[in-house]
Amino acid sequence: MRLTMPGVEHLNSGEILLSRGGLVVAAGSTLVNVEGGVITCTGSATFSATGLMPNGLWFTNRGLVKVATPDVVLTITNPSGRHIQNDPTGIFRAAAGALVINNGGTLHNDGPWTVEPDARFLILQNFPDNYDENERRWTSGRLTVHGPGEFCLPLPNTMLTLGAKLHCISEVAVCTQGGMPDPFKDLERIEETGHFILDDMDMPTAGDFQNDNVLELVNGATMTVPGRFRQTAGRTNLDQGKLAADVIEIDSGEVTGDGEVEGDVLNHAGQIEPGGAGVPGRCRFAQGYTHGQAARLSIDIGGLTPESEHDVMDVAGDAALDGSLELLLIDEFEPQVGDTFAVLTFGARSGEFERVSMPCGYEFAVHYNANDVTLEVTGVGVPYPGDFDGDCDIDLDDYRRVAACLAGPGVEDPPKECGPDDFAAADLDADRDVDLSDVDDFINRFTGP
Ligand SMILES: [Ca+2]
Ligand SMILES: [Ca+2]
Ligand SMILES: [Ca+2]
Repeated sequence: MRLTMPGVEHLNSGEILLSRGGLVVAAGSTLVNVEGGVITCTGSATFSATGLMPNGLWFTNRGLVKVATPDVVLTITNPSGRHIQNDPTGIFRAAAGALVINNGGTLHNDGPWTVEPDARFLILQNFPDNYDENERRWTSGRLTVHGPGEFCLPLPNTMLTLGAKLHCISEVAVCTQGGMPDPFKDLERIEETGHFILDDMDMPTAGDFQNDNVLELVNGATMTVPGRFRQTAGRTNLDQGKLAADVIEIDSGEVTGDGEVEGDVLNHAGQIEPGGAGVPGRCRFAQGYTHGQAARLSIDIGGLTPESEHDVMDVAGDAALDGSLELLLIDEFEPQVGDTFAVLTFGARSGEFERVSMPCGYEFAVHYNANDVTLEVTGVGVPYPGDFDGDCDIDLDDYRRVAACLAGPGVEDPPKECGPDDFAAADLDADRDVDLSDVDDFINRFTGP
């Protein structure tokens, strides 16, 4: 079937079904606007623009263009000088078969592309025009690739950085067109809006790698960086995944999940969250680990069993400690005096945590043993100075109780609106009065609600 479109064509609703050998030719100054309908391809077909219309937009998608049948190829040919525009609401979906953009013009993509298992998505010739070759980044839109399909971007010999969401599951086939042996080999940076998920597949990078937002290595995925991995912000989530690099520098952000990090780690000001926040788990550091002055280790404690009930961090090599250790109780666990938790193991150690923050009402001793740090509960029901109402904060509600007890220097009897227990509690510097120096002390402790 050959359908020739001589003018501006809009598909506002309904469906164009392209079966075997279908060919839609957009002649002359034709513009195809998929405004809301569905173009479904059940037999190999081609959308093709002919005629000369320099700089003309010829295909706009705000609806759904999909290929859903194995062995079917839908080709959208885009002559030089023509533009394909996929708006934010436009979806290109390869559920089976192949979706091919044979692109001689430009392709601007702001919407999602999805490639299901065994389907193929190929952009031949030019890269989308919101891939900036000079800045080397893909700026918007979202691409989800479910393997073992094929995703092929004929990248020029430049590095790729990502400002969009790219989800790669399982084995994305090697792309041979355009001379790129591996479509992700040259990914060098995840920008502040980027989100890259590597799921059940391995990815070596060509050189150094930088994460500014979200990197997820999940279900046995491994990213191998032959150089320096640096995280400036955001999160690296290792959910049964592995990050390997010569050096790993965490400037900021979080490293979370149950995974493995191989390489020397310099944690300058990042937060380590084994298992994730509020979830018990174990993370492994296969070599050395330096916990810098501004670094934080966050340990969830929800029971006595390591990994399944409380967080554990294992360092196979040397652990150089400084910075903070934060203890948080989860799952309504109420530890008892004498309970112990080995939360950090190491081959050798230097230094100690500079700051340890304990859950409200509890006191822990931190034991630095030969090969681990073990926490021991030494107090429960421990008062939290300044927290008069016992809600584990020091806020304006507490301040009202201090203010009612303010009687001035040297006055050892409480004013009549202030009970003796409150008076004793408000005497934060323990010199038997409640005066401005106690208020100063209170303000220094203020946490807010
Ligand atoms: Ca945790
Ligand atoms: Ca309070
Ligand atoms: Ca006092």
